[in-house]
Amino acid sequence: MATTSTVKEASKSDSPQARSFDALVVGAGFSGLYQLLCLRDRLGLSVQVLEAGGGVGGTWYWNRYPGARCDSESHSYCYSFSDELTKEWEWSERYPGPPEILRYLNYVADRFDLKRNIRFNTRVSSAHYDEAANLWRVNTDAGEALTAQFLITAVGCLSSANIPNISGIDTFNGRWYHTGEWPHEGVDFSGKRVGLIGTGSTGIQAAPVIAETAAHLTVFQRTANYSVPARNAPLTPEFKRYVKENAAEIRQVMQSTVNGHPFTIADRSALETPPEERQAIYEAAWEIGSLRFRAAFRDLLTDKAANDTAADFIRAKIREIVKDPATAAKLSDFDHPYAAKRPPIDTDYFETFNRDNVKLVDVRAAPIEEITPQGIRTRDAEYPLDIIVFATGFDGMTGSLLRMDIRGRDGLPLTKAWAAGPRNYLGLQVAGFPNLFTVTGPGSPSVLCNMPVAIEQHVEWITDCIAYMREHGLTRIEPKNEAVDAWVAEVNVAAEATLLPLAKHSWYLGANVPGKPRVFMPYAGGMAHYRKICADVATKDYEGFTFSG
Ligand code: N01
Repeated sequence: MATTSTVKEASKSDSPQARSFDALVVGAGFSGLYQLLCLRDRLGLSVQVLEAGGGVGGTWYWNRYPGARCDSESHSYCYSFSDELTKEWEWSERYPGPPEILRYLNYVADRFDLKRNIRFNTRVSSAHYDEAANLWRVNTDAGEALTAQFLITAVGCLSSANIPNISGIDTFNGRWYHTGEWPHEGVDFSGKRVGLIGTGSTGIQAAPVIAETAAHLTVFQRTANYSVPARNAPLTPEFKRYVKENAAEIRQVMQSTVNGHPFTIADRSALETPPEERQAIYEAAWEIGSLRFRAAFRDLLTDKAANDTAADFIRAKIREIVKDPATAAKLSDFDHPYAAKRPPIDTDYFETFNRDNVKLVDVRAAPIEEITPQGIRTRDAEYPLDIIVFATGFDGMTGSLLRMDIRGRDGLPLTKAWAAGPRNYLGLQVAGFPNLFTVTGPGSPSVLCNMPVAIEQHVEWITDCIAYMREHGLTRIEPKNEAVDAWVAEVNVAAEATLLPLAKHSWYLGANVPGKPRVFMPYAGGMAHYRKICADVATKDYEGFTFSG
């Protein structure tokens, strides 16, 4: 970071009476915790974090569904800003589950004494910009009023549950749950007939675990999804040592790659590789498992014919694993290129359909018509159920921001400013909403990147920007309209250069939420390239932004 790293504790924020802050941060997940630390301890600002959950963790606080596990490898799914922290913490498995991630984030929060500036169980109900005072006026659901010069949303990209509006849900005699709002005490499936709607990353993780204890599991699939084995395992002492001894090199790889993972994308073309050699490469990648499969060839996300070779390989694997040919055919009837939707990784997902107590129902062929008191009725049949699990995803990227009643200059609601889709500069700031920063907002690499890498870059950029303003006596920043126009165009160009927009049902496009504008939201130009763009903007005295004060 360009800013001073002098640790300076703020005194104002320590006062329980204080209602006015330099900065308010919404959310206490990976982003909010690090943003608090940077603003409070590096810049000496008074900061209050407001968090709806009862503890730190953000998305991991809520997503405790059976089988939940991160798909980034644990040694890369953590902060890299502190060498001491990296040395101290040790992950136990290749992919961390929610309990271990929550232990980690609590450790970080305690180690850096962050919790004293976080108010839990506090949801922001509105945030309005007061131009005359140059302040954000924030209200909470508990009726509190707070003000701050800077408002920083650290609400995560996937925190607003998408529960489909299926008629009859209120009449259901059983219990129903959304995976993103999972009861902390867990759900007992034993002896129960369970219906699982959704086969995204979540449904694919949950199905095998639910099937183990439920009397019967019916998986309602609308879109067949690719998946590659995760091959989770405990980390060996050798690997743990490797991580500690090579922390700097691992960080360097993560910061130089397209999507922030600790491995690089192979510099070979699937199409130019002879078929036998290509098959051997895919077989080896399948054995290694993880998102590394996507990195087997450089052209999988840019060339449809190259992508078809991966799709064919996975289709053949599904047919090899799943014994019933009709079920295998439904599971592999893909309507989009591999990895054009977020590519899930799994533990025994396809194998689960060989169990006697599991059935796949194709709800694209025969759509769900209603939920009845007894279960789910599709066009063709009624399925009696005791529990329905909605693994139906999120109102991604914009949902949590738009539900917060954010209003900018002249009372302009963000819902209106973004009526046709999100419009901002660098995914960081919205024209007409001065001093509002959105960590991993739409228009930034965010969900196309290993999240902690994207988060650290955003938080540090925002911190540097605020430090710059204070050094120069500036009190207000917002982007110029022409910079926003150019960035929105750039986001579209970057998406069009890939196969990502070909997944018509993707939440990247907002296609999973009825009425949401179809706009490709994340920046697909790569994290390393994006990092450079942001750094260049800062070097040129924040080109594209206007300051006042
Ligand atoms: O949600 P999704 P998710 N009737 O939107 C279906 C991250 N994540 O929670 O494709 C029937 O991907 C929908 O069908 P369709 C990761 O970034 C990470 O699974 O719209 N079906 C789809 O099958 C991921 O991408 C991890 O046709 C309906 C499913 O529900 C993101 O979270 C783990 C329906 C939703 O899939 C979201 O994943 C989990 C309806 N009315 C999640 N509505 C890891 O780190 C929706 N569907 C491993």
